[in-house]
Amino acid sequence: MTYLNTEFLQSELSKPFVLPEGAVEHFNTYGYVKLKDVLSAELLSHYDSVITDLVFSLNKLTKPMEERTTYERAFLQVMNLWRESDEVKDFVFSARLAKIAADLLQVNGVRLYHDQALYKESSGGITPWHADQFYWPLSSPKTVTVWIPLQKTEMEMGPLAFAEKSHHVEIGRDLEISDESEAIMATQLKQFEVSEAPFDLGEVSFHAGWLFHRAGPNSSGRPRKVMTMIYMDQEQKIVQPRNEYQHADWETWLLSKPVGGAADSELNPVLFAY
Ligand SMILES: O=C(O)CCC(=O)C(=O)O
Repeated sequence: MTYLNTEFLQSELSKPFVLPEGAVEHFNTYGYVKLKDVLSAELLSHYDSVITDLVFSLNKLTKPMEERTTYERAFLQVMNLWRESDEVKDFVFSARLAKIAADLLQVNGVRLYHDQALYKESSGGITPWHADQFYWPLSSPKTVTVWIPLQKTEMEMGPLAFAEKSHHVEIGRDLEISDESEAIMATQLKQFEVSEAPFDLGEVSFHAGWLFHRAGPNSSGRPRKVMTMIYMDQEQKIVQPRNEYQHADWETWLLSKPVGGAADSELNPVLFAY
């Protein structure tokens, strides 16, 4: 592992990032934005080691690829790593990243919904088309996910792809991530341009909760290692769960806080506020 001192890491993770001109407008119009040089190669190499060790020690999905469902083939998914390691907590609580989220959502502050590592293994399958907010019992669309590849991500690794402007249209909002969502949305999303491109090292994307996105399979022979954080407007309210997944999310990530009240459990700290 590259040794970097805590001061170096914390300084980079807290330093404000200057959004390029037009980034907020791009996010509003297209539902996502890709930003280069947000994190340094040194910092990513360090957290690659720390997060990867944690993912493999906590991962419970060990059955062979051919016995898995489409969802299980898409990635190893390990959530709320910040609670397992103080080092990862520094990363997840990065004010640099949380401020970008607040600025893109044009809100006064953001809370954490949860983090998750998404490791598309070598020979891992597609991530079907879906919109994340299907899973969340939250009152407003003011949510955003940062997708942080821990390595340069070429097309053959399955970089995240976005159906541009699909967050403006209420289609497919009752679909869980599945073969069905992939098949239905592949047809319904024909009216939208799809942005699918590699990610440089240090480049990250932010996508809105209702934006449809997917990823191709990983045929690179190496794992596609990604860390993500989901942010929400600090003013988000909890709504009555509308499906079984939202019910589970309400219990797990919002600690069953009252419906109609603030999404402010101890798992949802404010990560940046003006
Ligand atoms: O990493 C992937 O393949 C999918 C990521 C995703 O769906 C998300 O971060 O919302």
